[in-house]
Amino acid sequence: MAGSQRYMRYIVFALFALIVFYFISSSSVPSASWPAYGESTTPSTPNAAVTAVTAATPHSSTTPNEKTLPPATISGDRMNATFVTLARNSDIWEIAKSIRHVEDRFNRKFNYDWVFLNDDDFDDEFKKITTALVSGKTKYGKIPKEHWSFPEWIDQDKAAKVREEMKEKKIIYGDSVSYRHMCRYESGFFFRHPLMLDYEWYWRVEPSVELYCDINYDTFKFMAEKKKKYSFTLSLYEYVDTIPTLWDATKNFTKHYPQHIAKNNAMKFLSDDGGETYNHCHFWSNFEIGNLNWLRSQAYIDFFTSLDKAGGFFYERWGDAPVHSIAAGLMLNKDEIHFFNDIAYYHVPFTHCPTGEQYRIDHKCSCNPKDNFDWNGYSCTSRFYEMNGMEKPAGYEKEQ
Ligand SMILES: Nc1nc2c(ncn2[C@@H]2O[C@H](COP(=O)(O)OP(=O)(O)OP(=O)(O)O)[C@@H](O)[C@H]2O)c(=O)[nH]1
Ligand SMILES: *[C@@H]1O[C@H](CO)[C@@H](O)[C@H](O)[C@H]1NC(C)=O
Ligand SMILES: *[C@@H]1O[C@H](CO)[C@@H](O)[C@H](O)[C@H]1NC(C)=O
Ligand SMILES: [Mg+2]
Repeated sequence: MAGSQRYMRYIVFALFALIVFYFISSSSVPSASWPAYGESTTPSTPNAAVTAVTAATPHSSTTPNEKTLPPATISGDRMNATFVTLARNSDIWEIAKSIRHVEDRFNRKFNYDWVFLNDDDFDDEFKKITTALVSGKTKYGKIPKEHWSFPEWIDQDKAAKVREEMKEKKIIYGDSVSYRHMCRYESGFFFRHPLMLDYEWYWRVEPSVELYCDINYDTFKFMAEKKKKYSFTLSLYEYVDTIPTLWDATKNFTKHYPQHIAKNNAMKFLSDDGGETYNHCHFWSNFEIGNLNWLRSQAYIDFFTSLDKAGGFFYERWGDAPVHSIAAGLMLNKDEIHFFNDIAYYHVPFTHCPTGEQYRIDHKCSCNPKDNFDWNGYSCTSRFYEMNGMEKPAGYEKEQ
């Protein structure tokens, strides 16, 4: 008799404890402050996190933390936009680092998609790791052979001879065939890949890049609202030996297609003599946020096709950075090009660290302002400011 009474007591006590525990746990999880999770495309991770929190508070002696957590994602609609990365399977751990930076500083709050492109098939490890790291949807595309090979009008012997010469001259990537395919692909094809046709905006990310400040607003929405088409964080002078005839080819294009040249263009950024010669300034294209429909426009396609016919991707070593920059400089109005001073960025060997201490403090920046390249003599960013009649950021003299 005494035994079954004790059992009864245990059962009643256990039930009571369960009810109390349920009550505490459900009221201590601030579910109302995580509304955006419900709309997220990847609900499994956040839910798991919530379960872990409840499981870790079994003792009623622990006082619940009443602090309201910030929402996991920023509310509002998203733009028709994606990140895009061209990479090899062997780039996996370097792109993993880049993704982590982009997610931590920006995309965990926005959950944009990420398109990966490769001239080969992506392997399972690449897909598994990148899918785990990206908060939005990931998509993997193979580049069609026609977009990653020599066009039929290219003289293979001539191209091979150039590679030999460039090797002797120790020009970086001078003897590389794949680097040339890469530059041509980024110049003329990535925006036409079937996976990219679903989007209007892109943000290009390369392996081993870093972001040093929080980005708390939607950069794609900014581009759309301010009517921007192309953007940059770093600009510099191109290595002349890689593009000796690029400007001649550009002038041949402008002669054939004067209708594609914008009235209020950024020629002043590209040339110091009204277009006679190129000053070699370009926006560094390993970072880009831009409009895909502009790249798919007749004007841009005519420009790329004209350059491609001239053969400089193979007979020289034209980079996609000067190609995109010249296109933007001539075929966009200059106010359609945006300098993202607030995006702190690193791609070896240059850093863009925003000028102005208050901005850096407010956005949890971790870059050393002394590393900022903008006001260095080898940067073209001062020219961009001058062309647009913009005041340089306050305090720039002290940070160079
Ligand atoms: N699939 C594929 N991607 C490539 C190939 N070569 C380069 N890439 C990618 O193209 C982009 C530019 O190549 P990088 O090697 O970074 O060229 P870079 O930025 O001029 O030079 P680094 O200073 O070495 O970074 C990166 O996103 C690379 O992952 C290739 O042969 N195949
Ligand atoms: C996104 O943009 C692409 C290219 O302009 C377009 O084809 C597609 O319909 C758009 N998607 C949505 C959801 O608006
Ligand atoms: C000049 O441009 C035209 C039109 O794009 C092109 O057909 C031609 O091949 C170009 N010539 C040279 C030398 O690049
Ligand atoms: Mg790179």
